[in-house]
Amino acid sequence: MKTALITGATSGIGKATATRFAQEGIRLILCGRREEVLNELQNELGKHVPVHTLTFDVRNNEDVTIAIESLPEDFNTIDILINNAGNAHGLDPIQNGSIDDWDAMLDINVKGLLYVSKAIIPQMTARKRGHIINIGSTAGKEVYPNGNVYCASKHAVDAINQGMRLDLNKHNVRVGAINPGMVETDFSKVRFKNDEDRADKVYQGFDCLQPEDIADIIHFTVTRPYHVNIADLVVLSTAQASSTIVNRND
Ligand code: NDP
Ligand code: 8X3
Repeated sequence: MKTALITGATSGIGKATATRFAQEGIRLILCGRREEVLNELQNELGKHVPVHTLTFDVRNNEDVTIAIESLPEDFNTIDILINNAGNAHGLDPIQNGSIDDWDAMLDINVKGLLYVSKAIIPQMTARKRGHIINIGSTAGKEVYPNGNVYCASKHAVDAINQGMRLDLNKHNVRVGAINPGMVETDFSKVRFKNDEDRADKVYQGFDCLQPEDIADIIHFTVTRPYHVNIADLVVLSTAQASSTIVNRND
């Protein structure tokens, strides 16, 4: 049985991926800051596969390292790392942007991803086996108005994904990115600081991606034969042509 560690497993794409992996018999290490949600998921998904939870903030490198070093023996061989934790904070023109929002996006989406990867990559290179999936975004492929620092954080994920693939190539570790367009999750609630009306409008008037659609693609990606690496994939709903061009029916 393979073991996957998923960051940001308490919500959205991470939670849907955890659920799908449990259904498909992949042992789970679920990570997030919300311990209660992790416990609920452990109870539910633990009916299908062994589940271990780790509560940490990806911004704190020491906590990340200690948490991953604490894994019990039957969970400490990680075959699959899903670097998913992340969010946008704010959607403001650069001149009005909040330093706290900028820090959050760069610290979580970029540095947090690096901290978790740093704690896990050495065991993959030692075994000459492993699969890292970095959750990027269309925001890592193009920049849209007011997206400035979020787009920068996801462009960094795009560069880190390429860099990891180059450096881990001789160690036989698979590295790839999945870059979704708009997916209906808590993402916009976080971006708009719990303004639910504003968040809901983002996903109205078109048939947008659901987190299960991305989980399905992540599951497909990790179940290819080992010589096949899905290196970089952009996934849009049919109604979305780019970050700003969406065929809404309202
Ligand atoms: P959600 O808000 O639903 O989920 C975000 C997850 O990240 C939560 O599980 C949250 O867990 C975790 N997280 C956030 N901050 C931290 C932190 N400091 N430390 C640890 N975990 C953290 O959003 P999505 O599922 O949509 O987002 C998942 C990924 O997908 C992100 O990287 C996002 O950028 C990306 N993405 C999303 C798109 C969308 O339209 N929804 C499109 C393209 C990419 P907790 O709060 O428990 O810590
Ligand atoms: C999330 C998609 O378009 O809100 O990365 O930036 S978008």
